[in-house]
Amino acid sequence: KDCKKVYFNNPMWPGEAHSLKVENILYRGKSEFQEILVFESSIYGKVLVLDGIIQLSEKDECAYQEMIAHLPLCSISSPKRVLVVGGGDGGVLREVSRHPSVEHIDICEIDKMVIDVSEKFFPQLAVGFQDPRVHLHVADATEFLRLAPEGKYDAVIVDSSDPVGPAQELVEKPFFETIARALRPGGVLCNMTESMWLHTHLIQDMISVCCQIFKGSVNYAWASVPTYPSGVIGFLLCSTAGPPVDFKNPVNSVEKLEGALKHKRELKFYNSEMHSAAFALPPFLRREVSAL
Ligand code: AAT
Repeated sequence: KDCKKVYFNNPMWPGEAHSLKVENILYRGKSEFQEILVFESSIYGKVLVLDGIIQLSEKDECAYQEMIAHLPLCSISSPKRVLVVGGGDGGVLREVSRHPSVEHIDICEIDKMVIDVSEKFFPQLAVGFQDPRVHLHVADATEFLRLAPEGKYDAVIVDSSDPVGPAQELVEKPFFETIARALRPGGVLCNMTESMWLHTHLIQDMISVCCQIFKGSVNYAWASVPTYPSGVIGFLLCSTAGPPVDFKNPVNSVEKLEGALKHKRELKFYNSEMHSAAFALPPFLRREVSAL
């Protein structure tokens, strides 16, 4: 009975649960912000869980981190200044640092303990922090963006947890307004935007807020990530007024990107075809997000 209460009462996914077999609990801790758990699963490798919600697994993290980083960065030529919001595991930094044009990467993660746990248990993600272009800010991103200089960034990537707990404000209008202010004209935002099967209302709300704020373009893309609820995750891609951005046709080809990366790990999920395909929407979603 208690099990049912815990598993089926998550406000983000009421009435459903996804199970992974736990081979071994590797870490259990509580930070100032959330409960942190790392376990070894039988099929998906090590898994990071915050407040009972899966953040990543070793097997499928490539799909999420590669798409959330390369969808925006391959859509503009020569991105130089990038902000990552959340992403304390380091996986998005690892992907951003594949781009040779990037000169400066700020990351604003609220919870230092996530960074420490990732360094210990997920070195293949935490490696992202070792790039000398990375500048770490341990802070609440809402506060960080309020103070960010106007027009500083070419791209902002919001790799945040779901909007329960510390990430609540990260889906609200004032937060998007501060992002738009921090972007240069024609700068781009890529925001984790939940599941089209489960959160169409949240997606609709975020799209309508972003259409008011981002005067360039607003697009929705998605990818398959088996360990996220319903097995898919969405990305909202927006640009500010300025040089137009055609998100569906990447300007930086992956071939060029990989050429600069021969010593790093190969891309597993992202390429130019996956990029364009990610913007294809099924009719039910297209109807519901008619703004697109
Ligand atoms: N890279 C995939 C993992 C994540 S982690 C999301 C991170 O956002 C967490 O480390 C969390 O501490 C951080 N975070 C939450 N709120 C804030 C905030 N207000 N300011 C800065 N960082 C924050 C994403 C998983 C996506 C899961 C989809 N279901």
